[in-house]
Amino acid sequence: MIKAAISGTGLYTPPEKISNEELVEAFNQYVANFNKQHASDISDGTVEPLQASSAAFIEKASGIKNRRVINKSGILDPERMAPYIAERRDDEPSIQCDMAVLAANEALEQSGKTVADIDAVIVACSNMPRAYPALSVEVQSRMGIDGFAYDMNVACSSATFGLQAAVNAVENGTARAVLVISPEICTAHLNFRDRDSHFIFGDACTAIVVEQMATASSNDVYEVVGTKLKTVFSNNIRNNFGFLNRCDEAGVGKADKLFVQQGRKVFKDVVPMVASIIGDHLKENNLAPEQLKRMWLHQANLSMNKLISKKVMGREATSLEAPVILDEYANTSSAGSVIAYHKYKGDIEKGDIGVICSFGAGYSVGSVLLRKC
Ligand code: CO8
Repeated sequence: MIKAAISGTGLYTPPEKISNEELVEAFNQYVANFNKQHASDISDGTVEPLQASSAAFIEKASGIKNRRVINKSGILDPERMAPYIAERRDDEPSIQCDMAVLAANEALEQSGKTVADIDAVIVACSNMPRAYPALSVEVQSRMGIDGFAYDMNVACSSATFGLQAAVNAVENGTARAVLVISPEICTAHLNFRDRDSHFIFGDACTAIVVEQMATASSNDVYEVVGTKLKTVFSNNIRNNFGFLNRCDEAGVGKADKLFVQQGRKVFKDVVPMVASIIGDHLKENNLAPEQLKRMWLHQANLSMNKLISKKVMGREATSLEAPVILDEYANTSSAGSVIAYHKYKGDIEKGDIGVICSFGAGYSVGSVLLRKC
């Protein structure tokens, strides 16, 4: 029986960075402008004044200190509050394709493989640049990969769901090796005018090489012990952007065409769901929680990750056991757990067990159990 392994990962980090303080300064300027502009409506009670944001609240509530972004100037302009990302011509590579190629090349280098070894490309992320042709096919073509490619979107769980598809393809023999790539430009779908969520997201791209255990020869090979996925429908994280928007003029300009969430509800619903899925996944593979040496968790909220790791391990996890990248990257959707894995995998011992676990909109949860070879 063919067994699959992860033999390399790559990460593209955008060079521009925004601290909580910079973000809050721009937001509060927007609030001051709005309240001044609507002063008479506010004083006669027909318009609610906007409230200021706070860097201290953001760090305390989420653990986020900075975020990496594709474009800083547009986000920090109180008159705009959205990144500037120029539309590209059809004969130019799309921006997510550029990010994907950079991350994928690093993953290939780490795995000691070339494009000739890859049979499939799965681009798995929260937002695609267009309806078609698929971004994955563009990436495949740019990289010169002979085989097949397709896109997947399961919001924050896209990468783990993509990993299961890649593992299945390798283990059933339909591909020798697969690239799973997650180019996330979360800032393009974030409402920077919304006090409750303006601080949540950042941009990044990850890539993973999945191949047969028998061919994996890099210094950093992790056998895929198993994958477990779960989805439960919820409107608590929602984005109504879509191709039908132009068919109903009444919806134009409504904030629901960007990311919207009930953060408290998400927190309460998702923590127990994730902990029980990881627990069940360990049990199904005859593994005890004490054997879990590392939890590369989705990076949305620090308290959430502390609670999940405590529920799974039965005690507080150390910062090495459940590493955090959220402070520097914020929530990068599906890329988050893979960034944690990319940065904090090298030091675990041969035979150690770790789990990559994503969770987010859908709801969706993806658990990928790994054993260091
Ligand atoms: N500054 C100061 N005060 C604030 C701010 C702010 N910016 N925002 C809110 N407050 C105030 C509130 O008004 C409230 O005041 P009061 O107590 O007087 O009513 C108080 O702070 C507490 O507010 P909350 O209850 O909202 O604060 P929480 O402690 O719950 O923290 C979080 C908010 C950080 C959002 C938290 O609830 C959380 O992280 N929840 C989990 C969210 C999560 O995991 N979401 C996953 C979504 S990601 C995903 O699935 C990907 C989707 C696809 C991405 C697409 C790209 C965009």
